[in-house]
Amino acid sequence: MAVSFSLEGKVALVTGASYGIGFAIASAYAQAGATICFNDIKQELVDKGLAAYKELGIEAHGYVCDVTDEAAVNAMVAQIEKEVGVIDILVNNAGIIKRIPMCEMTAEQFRQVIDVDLNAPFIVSKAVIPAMIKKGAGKIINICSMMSELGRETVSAYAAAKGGLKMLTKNICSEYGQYNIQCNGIGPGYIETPQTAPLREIQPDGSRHPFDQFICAKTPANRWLKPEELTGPAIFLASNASDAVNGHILYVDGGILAYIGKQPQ
Ligand code: NAP
Ligand code: GCO
Repeated sequence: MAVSFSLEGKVALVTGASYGIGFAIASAYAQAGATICFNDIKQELVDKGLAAYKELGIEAHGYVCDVTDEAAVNAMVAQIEKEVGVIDILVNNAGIIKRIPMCEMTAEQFRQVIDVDLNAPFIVSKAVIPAMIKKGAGKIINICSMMSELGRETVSAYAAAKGGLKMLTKNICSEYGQYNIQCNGIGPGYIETPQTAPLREIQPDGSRHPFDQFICAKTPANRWLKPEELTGPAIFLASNASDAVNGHILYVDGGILAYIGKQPQ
């Protein structure tokens, strides 16, 4: 059997992919041959996304859909299956973060993060799995985080959700591996996107944000990563080349998880 990284003839749904990591992954999938479907919460974002894909020569299919709304997700998946075809590859990418010290965070704020970052991957996966079973194959890729393994001040809800997403990944693998469905995660390190922009803001005195300096010091690569650097691993996990890889979290972090930190000079 020849190893293939091609996604020719595949239909991919990448959630929350108008920009950022989702956009980079979906664009790379299109270049590898896949037909791209994506969603976002607002029409304005979907339109922006469609225009951005078009600029790259990609005819993507865009849908307005809140991934936390089960009825809306089921309707979107049914529409994609009818208009485009069975979803071969799902990337659960849509996510939010709230950086609030735990004791100052309301239960409602905690729930909002869990809802988008953990409940939604459950809802969207559940919507696509039945057709994958019928087809006899499927790939689900959950976008996890450093916070699937590590904690830090102010991100309790996000860490709880991304830790949970790591285990949901292993459970989908356990439950549906028998149907030739592979469910894996990608755990990005610190990536330059709007989500992390507040951590990289130049300070009023012109200096770099202390968190920016902290992250570079924590990363053996000594820099932030770009969304495009996640695309090779994302193609691998969506392609037949990874058919025997299941329930795995592939950390793409420039070495953060391997590193104890800079020794004192
Ligand atoms: P981003 O720039 O904030 O993009 C996330 C996208 O998801 C946005 O388009 C957002 O729309 C959309 N979204 C949020 N809630 C949604 C909902 N309920 N329904 C549909 N779409 C929704 O984030 P990113 O940095 O590209 O991150 C993408 C994923 O990677 C997230 O799961 C994030 O946790 C994860 N991640 C990011 C990093 C990093 O360093 N950037 C590292 C590790 C993991 P709005 O603009 O309307 O909110
Ligand atoms: C934070 C960051 C992180 C990253 C990412 C790390 O505030 O610490 O936003 O959580 O976005 O998920 O992998």
